Amino acid sequence: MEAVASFKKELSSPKKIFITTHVKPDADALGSSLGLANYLIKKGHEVTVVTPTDYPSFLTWMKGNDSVLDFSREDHQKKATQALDEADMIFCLDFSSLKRVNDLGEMIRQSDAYTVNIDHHQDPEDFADFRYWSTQAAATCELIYELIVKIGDKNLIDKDIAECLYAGIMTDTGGFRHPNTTKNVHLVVAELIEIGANASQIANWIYDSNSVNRLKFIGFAISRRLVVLEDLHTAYFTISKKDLKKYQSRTGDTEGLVNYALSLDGIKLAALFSEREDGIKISFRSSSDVAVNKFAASYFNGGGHKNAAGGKSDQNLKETIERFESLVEENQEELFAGESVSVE
Ligand SMILES: [Mn+2]
Repeated sequence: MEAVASFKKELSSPKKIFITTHVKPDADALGSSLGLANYLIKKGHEVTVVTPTDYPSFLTWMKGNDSVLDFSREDHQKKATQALDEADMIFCLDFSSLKRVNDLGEMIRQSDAYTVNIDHHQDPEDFADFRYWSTQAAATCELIYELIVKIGDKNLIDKDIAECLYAGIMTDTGGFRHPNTTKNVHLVVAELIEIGANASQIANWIYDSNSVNRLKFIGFAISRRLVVLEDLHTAYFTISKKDLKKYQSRTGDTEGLVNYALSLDGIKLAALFSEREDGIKISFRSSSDVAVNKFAASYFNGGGHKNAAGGKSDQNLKETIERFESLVEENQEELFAGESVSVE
């Protein structure tokens, strides 16, 4: 592959490298960033990882976490900007549009640095000099692993790097349960475990780190904020600002909540509407044949993967829900066409 060869050549002499990922990084975003960063540092490069916002505390075990700069923090901005200005190379990981990194997006667009986009989301924007992209990949971490192997540096993947990459693959496949859990996913994680990734420890760090508040919040959401539209094979949560405040919600606390709605028997489409400072944030999940990313892109200014997507709305919570319900009803034939469910 010629593109990989020229990319490899870019890395053949020490470079100043800037790595960033999408807002509110998840395990794949942070794991791919720190997995790649640790590898590039081993190769002799100077690396700065900058996230556009903060991220959940259950990810802070990853090696290199302590050096990550959060661009939304005033005390980190100057250092992050300087790193971007001085960068020879910029890596954009786990996102396909520069809109996904807030103010950093325009700065990256203006930069003359060699820009690399490694990602598995739909419809990538054309902003990179080198793009390593596949929607067939379950996680960006899977692509990072593949790329390092293609470069011929598999021997540089150590336990710390393997654990960063394992975390992203584990969470982006929903703990190896989503339809993107392919044979290749299992082959890659088998290699990562062989290298030293501790699978049960990582699952423990990520999934078993609830605070009492968070567990009570989930209980509250399920008992009071879940709406099931059985006839439409749809279930959703609505979480207001007040709810979030009452349970002292922290970054990451609503993560995974939407999956409880999808776990219901007969439910093919699930959503979580949560009221934030800048509007209603929406997470969509769907069963294998329902393309929720198209729905998110058409009606809620969003996108993502076929079975896991995001969106937003500038209307209030009530208006957003009403619109959502009528859109599902109007589009039910198309939405559920691939599923063996009855649609009148
Ligand atoms: Mn991802």
